[in-house]
Amino acid sequence: MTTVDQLEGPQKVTWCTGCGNYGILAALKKAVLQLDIPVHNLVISSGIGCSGKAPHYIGGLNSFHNLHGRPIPVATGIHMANKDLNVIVHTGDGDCLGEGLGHFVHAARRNVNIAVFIHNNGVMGLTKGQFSPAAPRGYVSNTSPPPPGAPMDPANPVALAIAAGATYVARGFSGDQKVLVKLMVEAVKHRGFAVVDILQPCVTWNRQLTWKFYNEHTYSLQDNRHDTSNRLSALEKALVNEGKIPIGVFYRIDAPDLVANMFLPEAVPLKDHTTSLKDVQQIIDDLMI
Ligand SMILES: Cc1ncc(C[n+]2csc(CCOP(=O)(O)OP(=O)(O)O)c2C)c(N)n1
Ligand code: SF4
Ligand SMILES: [Mg+2]
Repeated sequence: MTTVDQLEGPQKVTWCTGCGNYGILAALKKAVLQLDIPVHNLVISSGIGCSGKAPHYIGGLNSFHNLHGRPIPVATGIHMANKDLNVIVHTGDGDCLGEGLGHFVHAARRNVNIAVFIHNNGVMGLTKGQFSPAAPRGYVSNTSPPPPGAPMDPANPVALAIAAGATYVARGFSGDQKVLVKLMVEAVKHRGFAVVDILQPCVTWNRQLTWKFYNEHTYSLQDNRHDTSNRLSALEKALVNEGKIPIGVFYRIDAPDLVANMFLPEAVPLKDHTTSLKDVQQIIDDLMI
């Protein structure tokens, strides 16, 4: 059984005091303790940003802190090579919805069996608060000076995920641990592409999306009898802006995941394949004109 001590991270945390990332890390640790999965079978893949540092601050499991915008393809590769592993992506809103958006949409369409946790603070935190694809209209920064501030509406990861084909789509808030832990556990257990958009105040740069704002403007979908199997209704909940932000599960269905529809040599997982350099050379030679 996994213990709290095992999850103690190897590095000193460098996030700003009061940052919403602390709530995400705390929820992740609680979720890992609740999941009945040996920690060595859990892998985190993260991109670049304050969010991308999450795996440095949790111990026991495997992790790969990779390139900006690329944690989803890396996670897909890990999953395809060894299906015994449960792969979790920690990505920022800039990482996932900017540079990595194509990967996000196609992994959802393919229903890759991984869980994606988006640290959504509406800014590029690490690089000093530039407006991100999820920044609210009017957000003021060095790259979006007033007037008008950020001159367009933010990308909506929940609506994008539902439209693209994800089979588990939820939104959490780093200030609501009880719900966030539940969503993380469900996302990891779900077979297929699972997304949790996590509202996460960046206290240093984003003065619009604050703790106070989220505490006053969020409500529970599940307390409002939402039918999670209805895709259109899920999309409507994701798109309609009534001045309040829904938290909870928008959409959840069972559908064949990517590997269910592919021919893979079950007897010998990719991780156990041996590669003969001679054979590789032969393939290259055959391709040469
Ligand atoms: C290929 C590449 N492009 C751009 C950058 C610069 N860069 C580093 S982090 C970052 C933005 C991170 O924003 P976000 O994903 O929202 O993470 P946060 O810091 O807010 O958690 C950018 C643009 C980079 N490191 N690599
Ligand atoms: S810059 Fe923002 S997101 Fe990054 S650690 Fe500080 S408060 Fe958190
Ligand atoms: Mg961000």
